[in-house]
Amino acid sequence: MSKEEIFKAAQQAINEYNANAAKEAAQRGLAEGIDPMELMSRGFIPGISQVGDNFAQGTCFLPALIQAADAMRIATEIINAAIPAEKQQKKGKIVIGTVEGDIHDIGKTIVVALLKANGFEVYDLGRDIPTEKFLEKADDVGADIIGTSTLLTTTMEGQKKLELAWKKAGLKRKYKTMVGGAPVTQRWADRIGADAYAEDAGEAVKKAKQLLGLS
Ligand code: B1M
Repeated sequence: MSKEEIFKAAQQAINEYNANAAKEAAQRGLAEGIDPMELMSRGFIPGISQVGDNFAQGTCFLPALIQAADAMRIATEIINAAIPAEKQQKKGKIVIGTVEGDIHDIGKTIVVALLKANGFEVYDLGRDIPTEKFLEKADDVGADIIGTSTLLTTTMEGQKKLELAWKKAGLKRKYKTMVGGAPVTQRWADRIGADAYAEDAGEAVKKAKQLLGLS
């Protein structure tokens, strides 16, 4: 099977909500030596994006979206496990999670895997996380960066709430903040006063390094 055929098989597996085929495509791609992030970005992500578009256009419904997400989760687990770990000293501590009211976590999990692979110590709080939890955990571990992810336009406010929490407490900011997720933009980050915005997992690593003065 060629590289392009594997990407196509990955995309098709998600489009057909087929967890077994997704698992097979992920394993096959890695066995063929394809870079895990390339397999994700050229195979699986276009697949789940297509399902999202179908959902928005009313040609696929929630049960199918859930099945596609499950197939995506299985592929993501296999791919994340294959991202080679960085053996250098830890670069910095990042507390990360999906904001309150939002249970989307596939993209955030990819970001976590790539940050870890690049030597960051990452505390993944999971999904549907209230602002206070981010702040508590960051205090607990002495984080350098708090990262928030959101996929719903209605929950983007959760990212703003975090920035406002600092102002309200009258505290000088102790941590840098990074925001991401499909509806998030640089403009939104600027508007709410976040320190960085990243479009994808690779950029999240780049921005985290910049925030800590490592590049
Ligand atoms: Co939902 N969903 N969903 N969904 N879902 C979207 C987001 C939607 C755009 C679909 C659509 O209508 N086209 C739409 C939102 C519309 C809007 O807000 N304007 C939507 C909706 C409406 C809903 C429900 C309300 C549906 C319903 O119940 N009627 C519901 C909401 C539940 C809730 O959260 N309260 C819902 C539920 C679900 C599932 C549970 C079925 C499932 C999620 C499963 C899971 O995550 N465990 C799901 C899925 C899978 C999607 C789509 C199809 C795919 C999301 C995804 O995984 N993308 C999505 C459509 C779409 O995005 N095209 C959709 C792949 C992933 C790799 O990309 O998450 O963007 P992404 O992450 C990227 C970057 O954004 C970035 O890096 C990642 C890797 O490159 N990034 C960061 C992400 N976080 C970052 C953090 C950073 C930096 C970068 O720094 C901290």
